[in-house]
Amino acid sequence: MRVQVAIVGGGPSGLLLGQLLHKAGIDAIVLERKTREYVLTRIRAGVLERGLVELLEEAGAADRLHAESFTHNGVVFSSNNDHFDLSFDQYVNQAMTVYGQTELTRDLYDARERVGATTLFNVEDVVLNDLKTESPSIDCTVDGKSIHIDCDYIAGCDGFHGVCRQHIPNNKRKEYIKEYPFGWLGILSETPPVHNELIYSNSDRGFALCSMRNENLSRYYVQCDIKDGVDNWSDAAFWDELKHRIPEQFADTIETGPSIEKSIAPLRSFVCEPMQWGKLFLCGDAAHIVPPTGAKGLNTAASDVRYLYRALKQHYSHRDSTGLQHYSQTALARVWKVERFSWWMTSVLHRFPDQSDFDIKIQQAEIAFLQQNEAAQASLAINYVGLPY
Ligand code: RFL
Ligand code: PHB
Repeated sequence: MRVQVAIVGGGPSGLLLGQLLHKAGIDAIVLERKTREYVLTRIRAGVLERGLVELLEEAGAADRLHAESFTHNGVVFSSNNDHFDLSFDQYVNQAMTVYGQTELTRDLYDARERVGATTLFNVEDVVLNDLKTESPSIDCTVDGKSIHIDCDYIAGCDGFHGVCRQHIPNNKRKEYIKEYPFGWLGILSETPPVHNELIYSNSDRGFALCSMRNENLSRYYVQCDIKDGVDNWSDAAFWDELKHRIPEQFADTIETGPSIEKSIAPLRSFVCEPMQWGKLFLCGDAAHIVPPTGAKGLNTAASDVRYLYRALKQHYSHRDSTGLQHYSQTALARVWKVERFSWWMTSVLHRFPDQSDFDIKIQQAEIAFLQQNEAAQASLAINYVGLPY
């Protein structure tokens, strides 16, 4: 088999890249380790930057998003019982879109099916060959059968636990990692959201977040011990803890109900440098992870996809490889700014095990400064809605 671009990973990065390339007349295949059904059970992101929405439009996969999503113009910050609204309107001419990653992924699978683009599932034992030559290739097995794919370029969109990154030699690859000593316990419940905007809450008992997917589907998170397990948390215990961590006004009005999904996610910051090696280009979680405070993971994956898609288009349409040559540098320049923002949001809003009284006072001062200072609010708004590409 021969394609121009072989994409490893059928999560949002790989699917979006594949669909954009297909639209541009560039022949690409997506190789996914799991089944479509499995990928669609992963409950993850829900808050999209405008740049990602525009890419979905360009990919021809935004119709349902436009019909069903919600627009958000601000967030609520709370520190113990005190809270304030931070409205983006005042500072940036850009809103956020609330639409689940699961739905977005489904739309991309459907869009690929409609145009007859190839996605292979149950792909295992992926090995990348000859990355530093003009004729790279992939060997893998699909449903147990060996397959060889010749290509011009390989996009490594296979997430944090993927294999593509490991093909950059150890002495050429530097990985920056920060593990946080806590996780997020999240639930999805078929109840109306407690508020029309997201609530990010710093409390003595730990961080909490109130988010949503639609008018009858809410997503809530509480910071938990990294070693904790979902079996230790009944729904009643979750709701009780959440109510203790958000301002009374919301705790008194929140509608509770059975959880339809419950999971614990670890929090880490991670960057792999470089993001390119020969004919291999890494995109999304394969190259970087942010803690979810600030909702930047999927959005940053989308900015990589945009840079790579534009660079490939420039190469195939105009025989100009400048974008490809600068891909790693360009993508990393944005990635590190997003890493900084996500780290800052995480540092200001969580309880850390070794935190002193002094550290807690500093957190409270950060939040009070944000409440009172327009420059601080503008900085947050600019980062939250998404840095320019
Ligand atoms: P994914 O989604 O991990 O997809 C990678 C795909 O590659 C497949 N794969 C392989 N395929 C073939 N061969 C191999 N050897 C393979 N190894 C792996 C995997 O099966 C998978 O299908 O990476 P991608 O596409 O880069 O997308 C990244 C996003 O999923 C991630 O950044 C976000 O979910 C992060 N995130 C959020 N991002 C936001 O922008 N806004 C949010 O509100 C937000 N909330 C979140 C989040 C992540 C969370 N968790 C669970 C970590 C909330 C949470 C709780
Ligand atoms: C979500 O809705 O899942 C969500 C929202 C905001 C975040 C993280 C996750 O910062």
